[in-house]
Amino acid sequence: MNKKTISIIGVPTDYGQARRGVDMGPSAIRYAGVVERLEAIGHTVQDQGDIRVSQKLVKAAIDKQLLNLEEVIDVSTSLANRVHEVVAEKKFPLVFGGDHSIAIGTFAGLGEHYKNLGVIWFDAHADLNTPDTTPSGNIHGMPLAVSIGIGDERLVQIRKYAPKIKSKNIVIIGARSVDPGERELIHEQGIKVYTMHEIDRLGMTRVMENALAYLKGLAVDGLHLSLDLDGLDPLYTPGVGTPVPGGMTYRESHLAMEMLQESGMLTSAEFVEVNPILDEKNKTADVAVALIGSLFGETLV
Ligand code: EXY
Ligand code: MN
Ligand code: MN
Ligand code: MN
Repeated sequence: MNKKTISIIGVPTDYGQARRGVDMGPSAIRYAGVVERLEAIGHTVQDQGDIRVSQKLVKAAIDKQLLNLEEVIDVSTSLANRVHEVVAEKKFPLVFGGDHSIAIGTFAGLGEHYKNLGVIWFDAHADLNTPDTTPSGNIHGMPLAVSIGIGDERLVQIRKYAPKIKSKNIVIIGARSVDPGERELIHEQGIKVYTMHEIDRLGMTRVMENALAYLKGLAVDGLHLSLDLDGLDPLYTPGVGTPVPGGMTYRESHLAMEMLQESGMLTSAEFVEVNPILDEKNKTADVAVALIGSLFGETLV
């Protein structure tokens, strides 16, 4: 297992959705011992601290289809610049949310470094809404659409280029709550999706084998994992803002991490939507850290 230099970036933001608390996700994950865990495996870890996020007590709804747009643009831009630098320094960016809107910034920071970046989107949701299709106006339901260049131009053009990733380079795993507009986009764009139905029928081994073979077939020059803790069943990760029953089990998600690690393809990762306020003690952050351990080779014997 090759030792990596991992650069941790915290993004304490809750502007992509309405529930308070997810801005404390990075602290909860650190508190769950992520640095010690990675160092125990033999990796070098540099915790860069958190992106500065402006505090706004009352979230004024200026545009109901794009709530807290200005704040999300600010956070995404700062994060994009930081991720861009980490990759330029040949380190592994490991980003902790904060809600899933942070992926807008992560992809903006990654995109200029790769010609053909692959994406595994581990989530109960597709996060492919646009301002026209969103049922909530929450930008954490839009990051994947924004990153393929579809949505509000002020988000699509972070770091002044678009798209960040190609639709056909995306594999969504664990989806079980997909809106009508997102379904349309999935079919229009030919985005690969393994819903919970496929996971039930094929099993996680086959799903991951197929997903990795598909991405290898595209000759991706990097692979990003965007892991939303609500992709697991709420029995294991109750501390998330949009829980959906019938998700992946603790072992299914560990197997997925271990197979990703074995593939040797992973070049960046983010773990999002940990909300300690909604959690049972720090259970969801603990699961996130355990998954990170598997992702970085802890369970190899
Ligand atoms: N699809 C719904 C919406 O767009 O509002 C719910 C999105 C939940 C997003 C979480 C981060 O995965
Ligand atoms: Mn540069
Ligand atoms: Mn998500
Ligand atoms: Mn989700």
